[in-house]
Amino acid sequence: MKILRLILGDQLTSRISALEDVDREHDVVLLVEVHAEATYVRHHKQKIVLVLSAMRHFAEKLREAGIQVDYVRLDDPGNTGSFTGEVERALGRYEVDRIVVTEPGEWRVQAMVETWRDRFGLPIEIRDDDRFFCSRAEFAAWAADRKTLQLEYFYRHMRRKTGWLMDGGEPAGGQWNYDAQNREALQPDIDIPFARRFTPDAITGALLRIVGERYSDHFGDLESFGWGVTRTEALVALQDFITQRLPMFGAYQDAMKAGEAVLFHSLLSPYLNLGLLSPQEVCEAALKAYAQEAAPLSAVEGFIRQILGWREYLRGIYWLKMPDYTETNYLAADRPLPSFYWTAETDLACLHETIVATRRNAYAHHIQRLMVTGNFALLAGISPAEVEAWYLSVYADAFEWVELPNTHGMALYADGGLLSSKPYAASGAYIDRMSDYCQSCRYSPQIKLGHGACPFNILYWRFLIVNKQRLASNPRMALMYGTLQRMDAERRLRIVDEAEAFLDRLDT
Ligand code: FAD
Ligand code: DLZ
Ligand code: SF4
Repeated sequence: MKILRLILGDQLTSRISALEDVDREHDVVLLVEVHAEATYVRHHKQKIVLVLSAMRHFAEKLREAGIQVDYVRLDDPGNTGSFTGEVERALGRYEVDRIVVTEPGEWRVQAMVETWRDRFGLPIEIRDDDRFFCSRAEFAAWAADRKTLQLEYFYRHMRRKTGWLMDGGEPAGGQWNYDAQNREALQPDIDIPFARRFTPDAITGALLRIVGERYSDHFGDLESFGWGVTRTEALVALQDFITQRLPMFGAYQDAMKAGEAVLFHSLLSPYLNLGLLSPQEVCEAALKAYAQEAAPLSAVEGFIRQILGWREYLRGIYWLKMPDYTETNYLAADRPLPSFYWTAETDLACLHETIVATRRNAYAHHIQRLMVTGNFALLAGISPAEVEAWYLSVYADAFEWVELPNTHGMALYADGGLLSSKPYAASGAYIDRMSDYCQSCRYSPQIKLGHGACPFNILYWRFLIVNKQRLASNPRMALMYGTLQRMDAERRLRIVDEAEAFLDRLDT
């Protein structure tokens, strides 16, 4: 029996289920670099280099382990540019009895793989991706018959399942969630450690050249590339986070600072999403730091919640709701994406800062994504499909299974509240409280209307006004709608006029 085992670019671990019973004598492991994956959205240049370099390094490791690897490079003659085309070509090179693949992360690719049985007339075995704590089937069972699918209940379920941060049946420290202690603004005198970066080796160097030439019109800088591309480097990045930033992760999770892209965040999402690190080992490293009293409970719980909670939960939602999930547009948002999302040419300092950092690093931390670029898109009523394509393009960690629910559900409320009980809409006051961006902005968060008023302020109230029918009955919006109710009618008209004039000026 000879098996063709396809490993996708985000399945780069020797523990992937598709390799479980690999027969070194007979089987062939196929990895393919294909143009279609770099362009189904025009990925940030750094993401393309990262994925392809990680694939090339991983293939070397497999070869060293005695596994037969067939590796197709982007510029190999005859490369058809698609997964289907490359599997078809490989079937011309080898006579195999079946194809084995671990379930793809994205619905788009899964649908493609499912056509192969008929197309190639061969059995295709699609195995569970057991890198997650919660399988698709387990999540569906958890979600069945529930009135509400909110994270908190799922997170508690996962804490009980793993036993992590539990004292018997109770949460360690008496609380499930230390979020209230995780919202501090940055103190000016706090030292921010440098996050570990990695110097490109020859493999990455070659890809920097290829991608720089081939995908020169894609968003993003290449000069600043500093991602690790091997498991060894990813483990170094993990230790760097655990020792240097985890202790402060909790307190400053929501903080933002001009010129500081990382603060106390882990920078681990690309490694987790590509398979270079497992969520299990990342969480265990944080739990070990807690056990050794090297990091406080609020930081460790906050970090574990992101991975054991949010990451698993949003993947569950994605597979539960796809492919229809993208169809909803609860707030009927239809404005085109402003061009400054690509150029960073905007005088709103918070947006400028976040987009420049995104271009330079293929990274922005969660609050920049949610409360700056996401919040603006929500308030301005930008079309969910356009916003989703942007988020899927610009981040090194972007894969649809995690990007889509974060964008469509969490940031844009386009699903009508499936995963958050109210929209994450905020005025300039929030950004001012959590960052120093406003200090260098030509607008002021204190000015609510008229000359110099922060656009987030005007757009916030317009958002409440135009979405009143859809949102006013939500009890969690009662306070805001109460304030709006008390506002005099003339002021409300002025808000809408000024907001519409601002939106009309947006260059798309
Ligand atoms: P940290 O802040 O250090 O968090 C630790 C880890 O927890 C992350 O590495 C990540 O694996 C996980 N995590 C944290 N928050 C989330 C979350 N909301 N959803 C899922 N996992 C989470 N994350 C992606 O991995 N890929 C995406 O394409 C992506 N798109 C996003 C789009 C929007 C609009 C928003 C609001 C968030 C998005 N996120 C995405 C979630 C989150 O912003 C990133 O995971 C995080 O910023 C990655 O940086 P970090 O590794 O330093 O994370
Ligand atoms: C993101 C990406 C890119 C840019 N290129 C490749 C590639 O050439 N070959 C490959 O196997 N995977 C690539 N990927 C990752 C895939 O897009 C990812 O595996 C699918 O989205 C399935 O989740
Ligand atoms: Fe952003 Fe408004 Fe602050 Fe300017 S004043 S940085 S637009 S929140």
